Amino acid sequence: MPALDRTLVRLPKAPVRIVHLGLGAFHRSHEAWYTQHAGDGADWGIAAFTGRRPDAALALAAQDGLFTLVERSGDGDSFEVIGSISEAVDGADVRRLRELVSSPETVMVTLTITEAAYGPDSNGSFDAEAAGFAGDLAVLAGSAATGGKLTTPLGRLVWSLAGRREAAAGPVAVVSCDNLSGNGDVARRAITGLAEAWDPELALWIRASVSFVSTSVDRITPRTTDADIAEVEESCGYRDSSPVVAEPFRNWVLSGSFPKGRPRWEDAGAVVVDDIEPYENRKLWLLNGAHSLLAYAGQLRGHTTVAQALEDPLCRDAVESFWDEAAQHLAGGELRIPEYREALRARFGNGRIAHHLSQIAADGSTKLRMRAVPVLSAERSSGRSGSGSAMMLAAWIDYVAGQKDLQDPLSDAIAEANGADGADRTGILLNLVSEGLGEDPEIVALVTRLCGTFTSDANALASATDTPAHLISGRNS
Ligand code: CS2
Repeated sequence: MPALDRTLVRLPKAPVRIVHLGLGAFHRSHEAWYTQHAGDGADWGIAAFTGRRPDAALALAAQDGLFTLVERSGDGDSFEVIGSISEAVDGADVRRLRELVSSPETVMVTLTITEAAYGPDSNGSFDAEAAGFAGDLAVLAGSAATGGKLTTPLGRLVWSLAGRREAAAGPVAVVSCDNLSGNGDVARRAITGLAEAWDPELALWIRASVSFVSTSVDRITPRTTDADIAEVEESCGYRDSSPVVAEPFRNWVLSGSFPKGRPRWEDAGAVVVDDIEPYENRKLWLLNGAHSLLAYAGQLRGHTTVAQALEDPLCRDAVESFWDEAAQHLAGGELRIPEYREALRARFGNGRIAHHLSQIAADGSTKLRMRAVPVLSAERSSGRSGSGSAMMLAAWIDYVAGQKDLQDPLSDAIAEANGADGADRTGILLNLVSEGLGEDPEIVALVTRLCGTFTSDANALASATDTPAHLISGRNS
């Protein structure tokens, strides 16, 4: 059986004009797909760099950057080869990154580096002391000549932007595609903050020459399994080591300027708006918020995937209560919240997509800061308890108690907090999610009361929240 390469498909390699950091499954199911489907997609090649490990780059490079996208609906699968990645590179190859970022042909750098990679203080000011950044700043201050020892994606990018400035290659757009509210501004703060701490003149150049674009991205993309690889081989008649599975739904909303152009992504359905915040909040709260709630509540209840958790009335009702709260703070007729919720029920319920709750559960302290806390604060400012969003925090607090190898940027502090009990423990953990949250005695009491909902009696939800029991049991989603 032949291996997938460009002799099998008519997809010529486009010149690299986009550099991407974070070569993972989501980048391939989303931006790479949109770029291939842009009307002028054949003119736009992506050079995609991995993060910590070289594996994905090595596997993709061996098949010329090509991979199969398996679109998995409730009825069946369809297959498409995506060819927009012209170069797949090990993230440790910082020299190649700098070379490409310094090229006048490159017009943008796109990012899927995870929420946590922007620093633990993602929504606040830049923290040069944050783990990772401090090490990279020491490298930059010392032997910056090769950049070889830089470990964070943003440290590597800042060093590469210095190369662009030196080469006088002109303005460039940085486009964050991570699930953060105001991700363009978060990227701006982190990148200019790092530059400022290393070389204030570079920071000045960045302020003048780099445009930070905000985006809201959406496509559920579970981890690829061996069974997926075998299925592609059987159905397509070639060997592909790196297929990607995704739901049929996709969405991309962008806001900001591209000083040297961009692919016509709108031909593929992307939407360009002036004010991204309502779209961003709708996606972050309703989709990602529900995901996090299901990840913790569902695993506490013994479920493995999103679809399984959604079938559990206790988890489903918790999601609906959270959605009811979040919807109160999503304004704008064009947001079509009832339709959006209905679509989410169907997307989450697609049992053919095995979206593992353990995958979503990672980095909870950062994710909940954006997914639960804004709704909780808005509810409390409106004079309500916020029990629906507090439930997500309570589920996380119960979940982290039982995790030995928790994947979270604050895992050490969480482990330490686990030494405390009851309301004390709740307060410490809430402060890790959002500074000051654990100082509010009412919030601490509410969250502490909700703890145990998914580990004990199923009726606890009714008694612990403001929702009357008959509404909970009678709700039919
Ligand atoms: C998920 C997201 O892992 C997670 O935190 O909530 O990856 C989610 O699947 C995507 O944002 C969907 O667009």
